[in-house]
Amino acid sequence: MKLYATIGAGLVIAAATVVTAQTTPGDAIKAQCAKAATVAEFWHGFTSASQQNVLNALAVEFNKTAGDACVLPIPQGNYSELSTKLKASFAAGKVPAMAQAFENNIAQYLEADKVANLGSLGVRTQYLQKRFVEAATFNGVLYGVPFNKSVQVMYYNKDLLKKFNAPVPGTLEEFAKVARDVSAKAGAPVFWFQPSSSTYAAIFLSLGGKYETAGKLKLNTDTGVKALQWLMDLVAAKAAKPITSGFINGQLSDTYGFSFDTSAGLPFYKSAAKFNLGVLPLVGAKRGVPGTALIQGTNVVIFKDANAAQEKVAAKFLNFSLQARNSAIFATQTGYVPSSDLASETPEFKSFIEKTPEYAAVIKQARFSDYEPRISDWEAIRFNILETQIKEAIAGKKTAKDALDTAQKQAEDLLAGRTK
Ligand code: FGO
Repeated sequence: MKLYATIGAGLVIAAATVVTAQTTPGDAIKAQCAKAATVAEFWHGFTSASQQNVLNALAVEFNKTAGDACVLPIPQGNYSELSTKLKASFAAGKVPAMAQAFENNIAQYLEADKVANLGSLGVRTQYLQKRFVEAATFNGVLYGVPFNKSVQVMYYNKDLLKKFNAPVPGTLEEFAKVARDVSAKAGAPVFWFQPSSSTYAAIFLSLGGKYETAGKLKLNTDTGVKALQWLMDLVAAKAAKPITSGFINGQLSDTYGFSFDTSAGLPFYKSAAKFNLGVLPLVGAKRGVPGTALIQGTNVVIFKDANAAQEKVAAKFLNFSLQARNSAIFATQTGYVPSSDLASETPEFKSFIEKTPEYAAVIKQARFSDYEPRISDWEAIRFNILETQIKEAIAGKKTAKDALDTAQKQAEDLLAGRTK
């Protein structure tokens, strides 16, 4: 991976100094934890080897400082599988010390009274991005820290635009026009998208949409209909292609033109693209003002049911991870937004941004970004309800309005306890 070769030096190479050349950071952790008196499990939703290596290398470095304790990252499948397994662990009474959690997951785990107050465990937030910290704070209590938070950005194929003499679009309206023109000339849809709640949110938020008004969830707003229609029109014009399985970055070809995707995809896009890759903030309603990205990626929570020694190690690990240098290395190796405000002052960050100017789009986009609702049923709503309806509309089975009206009705039924 290009990104690793250039900037991966920090943690990955550092890890290699404690182990032999053939072993991975994961092997090193096993050795560290085998002799530890306290093992703090960290359940996570990273499925790719590269992200797992970055996380494991961080744990290796921490473990070297942790005396007779260790942090043991354990992959649990993707994010949804992770939250399912965590809920099963609550029921079985075998919870890990810590885990990744979206804001809505925190709300749900709080209802089950499972998450620990991080402030009282000594987790410090003084130099962390305020918005991220606020999003993991409920009723004034900190329950999570931003660990790997992403924003969506616009990835594009510079060569394709050049080939057809097309401009880089500056607004959503221009984007639609350029996508149509280039697709017509290329003979294939050039805007690739996952028909998901995430892609929909990029357009919806960029058009000024809000999921909640006065604390009430509203999925079928006029802006929502407009956002879905915008996407449906591009599909109908053969300018947009739904990617229905797998990551877009795993399928890039020379007819790929554009996508709106998580910044955590940056290392994957960079290593997969056989063309000149462009990365810019999302397009919005007005030229010169970026669109509004969806904030994704997760926080880390500590569980109450872990024992006191494990909780203490977990809290120490979070403070370690969020130090400026470690935050900078983690973020730049993965494409996530640095959690620490001080990360950008570090030499690691500065040298990375020089070699990888695309990452500037991620940093800029972070100022133009928003969250999905922090309600405990949101995971079910975003996947089982909203996304199902988005897919129906994209497949031409429903109008945008019918799809979002159905989503609203189903969400209300779920929230009122009429359905599960
Ligand atoms: C993913 C998911 C949620 C929720 C949003 C929620 C649950 C979305 C979206 C559904 O950390 P992010 O930015 O990116 C992910 C990261 C770890 O896997 O790396 C990205 N990745 C991995 C491999 C690859 O080849 N390319 C690549 O980009 C991966 O997307 O999180 C974005 C994608 C989704 O998982 O399909 O967050 N999401 N809100 N998931 N369960 N609950 O509330």
